[in-house]
Amino acid sequence: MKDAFLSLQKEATDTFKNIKETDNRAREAWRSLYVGRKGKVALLMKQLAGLSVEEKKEIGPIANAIKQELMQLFKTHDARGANARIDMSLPGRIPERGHEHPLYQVMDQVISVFLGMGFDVVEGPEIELGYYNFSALNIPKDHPARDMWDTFYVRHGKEEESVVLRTHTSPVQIRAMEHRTPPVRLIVPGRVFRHEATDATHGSNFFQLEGLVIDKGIRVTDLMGCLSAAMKGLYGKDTTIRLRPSYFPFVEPGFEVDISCMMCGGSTQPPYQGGGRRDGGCSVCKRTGWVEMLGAGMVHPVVLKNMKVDSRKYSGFAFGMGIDRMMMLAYGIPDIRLGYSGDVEFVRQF
Ligand code: FA5
Repeated sequence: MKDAFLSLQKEATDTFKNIKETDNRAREAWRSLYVGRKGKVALLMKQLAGLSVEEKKEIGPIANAIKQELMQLFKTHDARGANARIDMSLPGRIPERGHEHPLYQVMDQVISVFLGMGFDVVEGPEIELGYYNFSALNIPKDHPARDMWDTFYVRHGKEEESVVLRTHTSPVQIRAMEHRTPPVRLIVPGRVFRHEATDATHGSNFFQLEGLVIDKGIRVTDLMGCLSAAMKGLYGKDTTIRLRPSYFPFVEPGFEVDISCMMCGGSTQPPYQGGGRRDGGCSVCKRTGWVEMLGAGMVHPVVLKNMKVDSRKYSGFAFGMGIDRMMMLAYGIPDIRLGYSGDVEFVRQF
C-alpha cells in the first residue's frame, strides 16, 4: 500500500513536469486526474479503510502528506502560470458611473440659489414630535387646520407624547430657533410624508424646501423681493411672481406664490406655438400663464413667541416649496411616482 502511494506520487510528479507552463487545459486535466474529488489519490485513499489499525497509523500520514504535496505543486505552479499573468497592454474595465437622481439635481439647484443669497442650510428629523410638527406652529390639537395634512402617526395619544412622520419641513423652523437668535436666514431641505391617496401629482413621500428669514423690520415686500430673486435664479431673469391670499396657521398674512410659466413665458393667448402646447394652449400652466410654486407668509406672532423671539422687535417670513413638483416641471415628468419607481431606465434619462 505504501509503495502504491509512493509510485503514484512519482507518476503524478513526473507527469506534471512534462506539462507546458502555458497549457492550462492540460494542467487542469492533471489536477482532476490526480488530486480531484474522484482522482487517483482519492481512490487510493479509500482503500485505507480496509487496513488494520496499525497499518492505518503508518500509511495514513504518508498518504496525506503525498496528497498535500501534489495539491501544493498544482497551486504553486498555477500562481506562477499563464492564468495569473497580467497583460498591461489590455484596456482597463471602466466602471459605469451613476449620476444624481433628478430630484436631487433640482434640490441642489434650489439650495445653491439660496446659498448664493446668504442662507444657511439646516436639517431636522423625519420622525418628529407632534409638538414641533403642529402645536408649536400654531396648529393646536383638534384644530381643523390639522386636516390640511393627512398624518402618519408613529405614536398617537396625548399631544405632548404624539410622534409623527413630519408632514412638512416647517417644524425645523422651531427646532433651528432653539439654538439661534435673529437675524437668521435659513433653508431646510428634506423628506416629508403624508397619508395621501397617491396620484400623478401627489406622493405619500415627497421632498420640500423650507425657508425662514427673521430680522428687524422684515416686511411682505422683503418676502416678495427674496422669492422673486430666487425664482429668477432658478427659471431665468424674465420670471415674475404673483401672490394670492392663502391660509397657513403659522403665517399671517399667508400666500400662495405663483411664477410666470417657464414653458410658455406667461403667454396666455393662443395661438401660442412653443413647447408644452397641446390642443390650443400651454399644458404646463393650462393657459393661465402662471404656475403654482410655493406657500409663504409672514411668521405668525404666536410662532415667533414659541421660538422665543420678541415679536415687537423682530418680524420674519417663511416659505415652503415642493421639490418633486419642481422636478416634474423642470424635466416634463408626467407622474410624480416615476421618481420613486426604482426604474434605472427612467433615472438615466436625466
Ligand atoms: C406646507 O407644507 C407648508 N408647510 C408650506 C409653508 C411653509 C407655507 C412656510 C407657509 C410658510 P403645502 O401643504 O401647501 O404647505 O405644501 C407645500 C408644497 O409641497 C406644495 O406647494 C406642493 O408643491 C408640495 N406638496 C404638497 N403635497 C404634496 C404631495 N402629496 N405630493 C407631492 N408634493 C406635495
